[in-house]
Amino acid sequence: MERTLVLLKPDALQRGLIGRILARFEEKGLKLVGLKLRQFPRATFEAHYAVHKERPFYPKLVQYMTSGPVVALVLEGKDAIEVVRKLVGKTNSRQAEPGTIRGDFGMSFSNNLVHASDGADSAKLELSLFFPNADEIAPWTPATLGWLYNVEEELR
Ligand code: FUP
Repeated sequence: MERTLVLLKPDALQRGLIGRILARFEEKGLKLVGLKLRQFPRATFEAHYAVHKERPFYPKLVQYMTSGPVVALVLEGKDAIEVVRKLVGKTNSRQAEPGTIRGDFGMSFSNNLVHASDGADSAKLELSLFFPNADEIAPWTPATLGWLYNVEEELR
């Protein structure tokens, strides 16, 4: 099983979409093991978006992400990183496919509702930034696990 970090951005909160976006992940079968609503410090986003530091959009991006509270999620599942990226859709919401979160709920490139880790290394780093303490993660066993996955093929 793999874990990934998802951020529901200030536009998702302001637009009242937190419940509907969270439902997409739950319905898919991803397991929620971490959840917090918080206005994170600037330093957290500077570290989170460090790869974009030299890009022209970086200052506005950090300013935007610190403009209000963000919901941070830890989702777990088989190939969770790739599965979540596909559910989220392309970065520019206007180009994101219908059926994806950005494709269904958004019209903007920068205000694109959701962040999701894009690989194993970034997931590890981002999880440590937004959920630094082990007790912020709540492992549990879904009663439906044996129906969600093929026990023989996928859970052994
Ligand atoms: P994504 O992985 O889809 O979240 O997108 P990126 O990591 O490439 O970019 C991070 C965020 O910066 C995006 F969510 C939106 C914003 N961005 C811009 O505002 N302008 C750009 O040209 C590129 C990205």
